[in-house]
Amino acid sequence: MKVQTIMAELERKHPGENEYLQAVQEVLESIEEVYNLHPEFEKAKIIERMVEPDRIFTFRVTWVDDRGEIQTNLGYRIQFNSAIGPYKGGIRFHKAVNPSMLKFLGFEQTFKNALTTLPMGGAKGGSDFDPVGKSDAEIMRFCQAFMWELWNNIGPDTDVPAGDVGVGGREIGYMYGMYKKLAREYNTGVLTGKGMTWGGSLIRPEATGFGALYFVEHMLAKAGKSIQGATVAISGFGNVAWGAATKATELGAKVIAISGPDGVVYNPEGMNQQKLDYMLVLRASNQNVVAPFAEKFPDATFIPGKKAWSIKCDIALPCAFQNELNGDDAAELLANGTWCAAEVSNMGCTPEAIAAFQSAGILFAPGKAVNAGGVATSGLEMTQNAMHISWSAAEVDQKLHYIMESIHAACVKYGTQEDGYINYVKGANIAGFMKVAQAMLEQGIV
Ligand code: 2IT
Repeated sequence: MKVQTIMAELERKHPGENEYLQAVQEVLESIEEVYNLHPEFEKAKIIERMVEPDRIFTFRVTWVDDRGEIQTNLGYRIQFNSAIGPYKGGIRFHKAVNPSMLKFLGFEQTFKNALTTLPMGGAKGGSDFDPVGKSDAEIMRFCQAFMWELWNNIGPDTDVPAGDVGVGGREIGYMYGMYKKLAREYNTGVLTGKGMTWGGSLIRPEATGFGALYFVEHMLAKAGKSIQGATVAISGFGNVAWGAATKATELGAKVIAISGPDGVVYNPEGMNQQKLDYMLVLRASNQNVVAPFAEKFPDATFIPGKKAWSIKCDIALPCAFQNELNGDDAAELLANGTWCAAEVSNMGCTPEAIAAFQSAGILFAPGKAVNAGGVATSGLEMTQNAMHISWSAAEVDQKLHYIMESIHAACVKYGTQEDGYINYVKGANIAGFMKVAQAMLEQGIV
């Protein structure tokens, strides 16, 4: 395999799909060496098949807003790869959603899901519906209209959507209600991230952030460091940022920044329960601004137009959106003494930022390893649904711990360089790739 040849061909076929091309390029560069040691992969054209989704559903979603006006959005579901299990991955509602964004997310999901140790293929879906400023009734009508189109293409052993940016427990509830009405079957395991009274798993809401901090703990322990007393800057203030801030605080770190599209909140005293609870209120308000946090808690200061990376910190945790931490941000963090960066958002760092962290020799780990606890706990939700039982919070948390430890071990196994530096990007990509490639090989040319 020659990375340049494959990338040139993909760019020709999918011009301008920048996020998708970026995600593929990173994986191909990581695995090139290992891939070329396996002529059987080359012969079966594993890479050429793996970089294209199995299929894409694109559909129109029409709904009526509170003023009685008719609105039309675009909906998508990308079933990327089903070599190791049914399609699995979140749904994103955001005004910038397009096929490139969902293809990058579906591609990443395939490798991430392989890392979880659970049998799940990769998928992603979403819509350019913008939840900002929408009423609860509008969100419900949109979710219902979205599911009206999607329901026939998903199922507990076919494709299992969940939340992502703009989709949380409320949206999953509305989508599930419509699914059930249309399918005339309960099919509990068709969606994950459900409410606790109707098949949801304890710890699923916390899992992405908690899992990320378990991963960071392992990474730090391996490097002989501790999170106790460390300062942490977090971008975003949604579900993932909330879980990460909660666990970081519990582990003795000080979360000194959270941010939104409007700016950053500098929070020098760190979090407490009241502040963590207020993050959930902010997210549920659908306003997509973080400034009110500093109005409510006078020890915090709002700095408009600035990113979380402008705050001096030990550990940087992007928890919001792809490419939210660029080369300039990385340079600023490094100049301020940051010694660990872990992507909790998918592809949170640009390639320039990753290169800067790695060449500075600081700890860096990619989203598909760090944030895999979210989808892993979705996998645990599916297991409980299939068994018609529910596990205690302690039981789920223990399994999540084990999974994050396994992912960390896989990254170390495949990513340790000759000079001793652990390249977690390489480690995660090779470990995920080997599993999916082997499965594809054994299943023949399909
Ligand atoms: O990016 C992700 O892993 C998610 N949004 C969670 C997907 C899932 O199926 O739980």
